[in-house]
Amino acid sequence: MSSDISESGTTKPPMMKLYDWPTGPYPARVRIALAEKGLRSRIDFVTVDLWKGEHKKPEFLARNYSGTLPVLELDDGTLIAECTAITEYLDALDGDPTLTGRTARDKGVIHMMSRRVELELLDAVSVYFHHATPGLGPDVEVYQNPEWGFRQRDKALRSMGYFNDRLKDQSFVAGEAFSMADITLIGGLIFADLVQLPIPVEYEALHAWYARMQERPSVRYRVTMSDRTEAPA
Ligand SMILES: N[C@@H](CCC(=O)N[C@@H](CS)C(=O)NCC(=O)O)C(=O)O
Repeated sequence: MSSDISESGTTKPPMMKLYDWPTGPYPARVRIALAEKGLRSRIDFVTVDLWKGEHKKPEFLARNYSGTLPVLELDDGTLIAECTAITEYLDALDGDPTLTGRTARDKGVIHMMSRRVELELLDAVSVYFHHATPGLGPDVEVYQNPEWGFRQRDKALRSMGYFNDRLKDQSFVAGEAFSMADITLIGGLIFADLVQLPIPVEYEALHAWYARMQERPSVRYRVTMSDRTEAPA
């Protein structure tokens, strides 16, 4: 692997490719992590058009068997799919800030909470989108089960109550520090918003936390960060 030396003398990681879709809720998780870690300049963004089903074509499936975005490609050709795995890889490149925890306890709690967001909210909203709405259109959505989709929608809405309760007692999803678990919940709420499942007004703690998250430059500029002329460093 090649790397280069920045003006401050620290070694910068080699260039990587990110196969993604600028407005996608899952790609947002990696875009936010990249910005938080100050790694945006190390990435060549490669757009894969979900609406044209490019992620289900053999060329892309050869990169990710699951046919989903995002995928990170390292300079030695190693392919890392799954947002959690990508975030853990990026976090391991450089210690500051830490998104996946420093201590064994923090790593365990952050992973648990991030997975809980996936299981209860983000992936549930995704199932709702793909099964109970037109999703990505008939060419991509070759099997739909609306009943399953609506059950997952209800599960996702219920989970907002759980996350609201957590955020009454603590500043962030996994405790008192911003982490991967917050990024996963941001991804879930981006997706929920796209499919018109707003946070119920009575979940004040969740609303307040989300308003704070949207002030972070990593969240605010996530869509435009692939345009090098617009995004802040
Ligand atoms: N478990 C995967 C899920 C990724 C995922 O569902 N990505 C969306 C992009 S927003 C996707 O590719 N959807 C297209 C499809 O499922 O057809 C991860 O965490 O990376």
